[in-house]
Amino acid sequence: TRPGTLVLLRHGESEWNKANLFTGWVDVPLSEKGRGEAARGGELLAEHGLLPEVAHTSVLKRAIATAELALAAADRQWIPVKRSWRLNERHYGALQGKDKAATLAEYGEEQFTVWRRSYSTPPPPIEPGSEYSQDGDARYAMLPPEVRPQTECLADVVVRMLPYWYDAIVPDLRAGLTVLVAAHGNSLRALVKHLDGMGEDEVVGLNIPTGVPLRYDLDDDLRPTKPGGEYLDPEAAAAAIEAVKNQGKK
Ligand code: DG2
Repeated sequence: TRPGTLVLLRHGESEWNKANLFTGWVDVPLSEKGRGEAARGGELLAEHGLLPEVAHTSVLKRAIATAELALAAADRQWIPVKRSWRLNERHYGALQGKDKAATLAEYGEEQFTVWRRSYSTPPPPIEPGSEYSQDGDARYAMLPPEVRPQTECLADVVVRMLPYWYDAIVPDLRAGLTVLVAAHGNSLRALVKHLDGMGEDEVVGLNIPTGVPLRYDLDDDLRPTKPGGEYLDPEAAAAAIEAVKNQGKK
């Protein structure tokens, strides 16, 4: 069997994307606009005849709801869905719950960009027991403390995401299935970096738009036949990428 097709989908706008707050592992819902983006993503899948046969999401409701809304719009609600904390957004440490514009104003553009996009510099760790920490959250109760992040840089996300890629997603692709991965800005940056073999400097400039499916066709070695894949709506993707880049600057 030829490998199946991989479709990546960042969740639609969340309430905290809308409010311009650093989110990370805080479990915020989609905004109304975000629910519309998710459904539009599903319509695009149907229009392109790209019907998922299995889906993978994080354990955060903005990705879970995006998968549900997109699959409903494509009339594929019946397919199996698997969830893992390994597809969660990057843990944003002490920045979780902070306003992006206020953070930019307080720390300056250089530090702000290092925190958002550098490959190997994590934000300061979150204070245990503070308002936006995930201490005591039942969904992470099975994780030993040493793998439960208090902050993460993108390099950390690559390390914790890849076991799920190899153990759960790759077998579905090897089985020839069309696989939907509904996840987050930075967990998808980590996956795209891996797929496209991007360097650490290159990935700094990579931004993933909300709600536009990104299609990857893969060769027998699971390498993309077209580097960067193909957005199903390139114009919407380009506009949404600009919006992500400029977050904080308004
Ligand atoms: C955003 C990404 O995550 O923010 O955690 O604030 O994709 O779940 O909305 P998402 C967050 P940036 O790294 O783009 O600032």
